[in-house]
Amino acid sequence: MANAASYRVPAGDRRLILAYIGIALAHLAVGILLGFMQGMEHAGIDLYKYTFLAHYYQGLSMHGVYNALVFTTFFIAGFLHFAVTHSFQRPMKWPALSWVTFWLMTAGLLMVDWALLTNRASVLYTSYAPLQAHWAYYLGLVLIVVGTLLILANMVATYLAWRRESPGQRTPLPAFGALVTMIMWGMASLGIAVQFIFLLLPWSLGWTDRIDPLISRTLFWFTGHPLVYFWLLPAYTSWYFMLPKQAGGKLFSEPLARLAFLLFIPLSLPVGFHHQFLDPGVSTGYKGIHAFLTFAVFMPSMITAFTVLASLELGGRARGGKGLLGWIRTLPWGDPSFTLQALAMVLFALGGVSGLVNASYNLNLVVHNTMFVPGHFHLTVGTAVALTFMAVAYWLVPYLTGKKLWGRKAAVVQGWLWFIGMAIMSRGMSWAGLMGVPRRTALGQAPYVLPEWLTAFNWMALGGAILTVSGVLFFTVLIMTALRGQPAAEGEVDVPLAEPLEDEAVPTYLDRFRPWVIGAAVLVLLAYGPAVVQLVSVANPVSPGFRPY
Ligand code: HAS
Repeated sequence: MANAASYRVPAGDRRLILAYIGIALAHLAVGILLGFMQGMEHAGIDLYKYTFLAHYYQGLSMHGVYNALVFTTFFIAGFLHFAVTHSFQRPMKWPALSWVTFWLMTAGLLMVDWALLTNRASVLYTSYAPLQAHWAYYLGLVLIVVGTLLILANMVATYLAWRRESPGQRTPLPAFGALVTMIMWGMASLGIAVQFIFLLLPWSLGWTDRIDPLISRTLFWFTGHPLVYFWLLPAYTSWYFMLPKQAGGKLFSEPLARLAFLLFIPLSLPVGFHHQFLDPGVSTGYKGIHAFLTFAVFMPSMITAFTVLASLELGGRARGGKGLLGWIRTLPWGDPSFTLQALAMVLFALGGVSGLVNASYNLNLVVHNTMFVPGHFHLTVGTAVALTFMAVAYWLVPYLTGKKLWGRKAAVVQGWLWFIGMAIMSRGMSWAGLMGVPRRTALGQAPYVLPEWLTAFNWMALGGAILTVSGVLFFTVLIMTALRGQPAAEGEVDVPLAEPLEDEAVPTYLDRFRPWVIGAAVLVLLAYGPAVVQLVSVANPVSPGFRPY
C-alpha cells in the first residue's frame, strides 16, 4: 500500500468530489445571504422588498433547505466518497454508479431549486403538513435521498471488496467513520421515505385529498433527529481522525473513538419524539422513553469531548506546551483548518448544553417553538458542522486541485469572525427564546413585539452581519485558491491522517457493523413500534393542503 497521507485518489474521483463540494458551497453561499436578510428583518430592516422573493417565509424555507439539507448532504457525499476511496486506496466498487448517483441527486436538486425559487415550496425545511408544496419539491427531495442510499450501497460493496482483498486488517479509520455515518443514515431514512412516497407525494399530486398531520410529523422526526447525526458524524470523522494530526498529536484512543461512532447507530434512531413533546396523540410514556434515550445519545458526544480534547492536549504538549493549560497556547492557531475546528468545538460544547435543555421535558415546555431552538441549532449544525466543513475545505480543496491555499491569514480571520458572529447571534436567539419570542416568525411585521425583546433582536442582527462578512471571506479564499493558488509542491497537500497513540488491540465488535445494526433495529421496534401502531390505528386524515403564502 502507498503511504496513506500522500496517496492521491484517481483524477475521476477527484472531479466527482469537487463537483459535490462545488454544489454544496454554491448553495451555502445563497443560504448565508438569506440568513443575513432574516437577521435584518428581525431588526426591522426589510430587505426582501429589494429581491424577487415574495415574502419572509420563502426566504426562510430556502435558508433552511439550502444550509441544513443541501449544503450538508452534498458536502458529506463528496467528503465521505473521499474518505472511502482514500482510506481503502481503491476505487469504488461501482464507479459508474457513483456518477449516476451524482446526476440523480443533481436532477433532484434542480427540482427543489425550481420549486423554492418560484415560491412553490415555502413549507420550511421540515416539510410540515398541512403546509403543502408542489410535487416537484417532494420528488426532488426523494431523488436526493435515493442518491444517498445508492452511495451507501456503493460504499458497503467497496468495503466488502476491500475486506476480501485485505484479510485480517482493521477498517481504516476515516472509512470506518464514513461507513457508520451512512449505515445509520440508511436506517434513519426509512421515516421520510414512507412520509414522502406514501403521504406527501400522492397528496401534492391530488391523488389523495387529505392527510394526517400527526402521522406525517412522526415519520418526519423518525428521520429528523438522526439526520442531525448524519451531519455531525462526518465532522466527528475529521475531529477524531484528522484534527489530532493537524494539532501535532495523536488520536488518544482508537477503541474509544470506534465505540463513540458505533454507539450512534442504535442511539441516534429512537429519539424522534423529543421533537414532539408538545404534540397531542403521543403518549407521555413514549415521550418519556425518548427523553431517556436522548440523554443516552448525549454519551457518545461526551466521549468525543474527552477523547478529542485529550488528543489535542497531546499535540499541544508535543509542541512544547507546559502546565495545566499552557498546551492550548502552543496549538497551531496559525493553521486555518485547525483553528476553525477548535473554535467549532468550543461553541459545540454550548450547543450540547442547550440540547440538554431541549431534551428535558419540563424545560422543553418553556423553549419549544421559541427562538431558543434556532439558538441551539446554529451552535450545532451552524457551527460544529458548518465551520468544520469549511475547515475541511481548507485542506481538501488544495488536495483536490493541487493548488496551495490562498490567504491563510484571511482564512484564520474568517474562522474567528464565524465564531464571534455565531456566539453573538446565538446568544441573542437563546435570550429571545427565554423571553418567549416565537421562532419562524416575521418578527419585523409582528404587532405584538415587546420593547424588552429589541436588544436581543439587535444581537441577532449584529451576529448575522458578522457571519455574512465571514461567509464572504470564506468564498473569497476558496475562489482565489482556485484562480490564483500557487501549484503545491510534493507533500504540501497531503491528507492529515492521525495515528493512534498506542497500537492497542481492538475487539472485533468494534470493527463490525452488524451487531450494532441489529441492536438499533430492536431498540427502534421497542421505542417506536407500539406508539406507531396506536397512531395508525386512530389515523384521521382530515387536513387538506394549505398554501398560505
Ligand atoms: Fe438538537 C432541536 C436535543 C445535538 C440540530 N437540534 C434541534 C433542531 C436542530 C438540531 C436543527 O431534545 C431543530 C429542529 C427543528 O427545526 O425543529 N440536540 C439535542 C441533544 C443533542 C443535540 C440532546 N442537535 C444536535 C446536533 C445538531 C442538532 C449535533 C446538528 C448537527 N435538539 C434537541 C431537542 C430538540 C432539538 C430536544 C427539539 C427542541 C424543540 O423543542 O423543538 C446532543 O446530541 C448534544 C451532544 C453534544 C455534546 C457536546 C460535546 C462537545 C464536544 C466539544 C468539546 C470541546 C471542548 C473545547 C470542550 C455533549 C464534542 C475544545 C477546546 C479546545 C482548546 C479546542
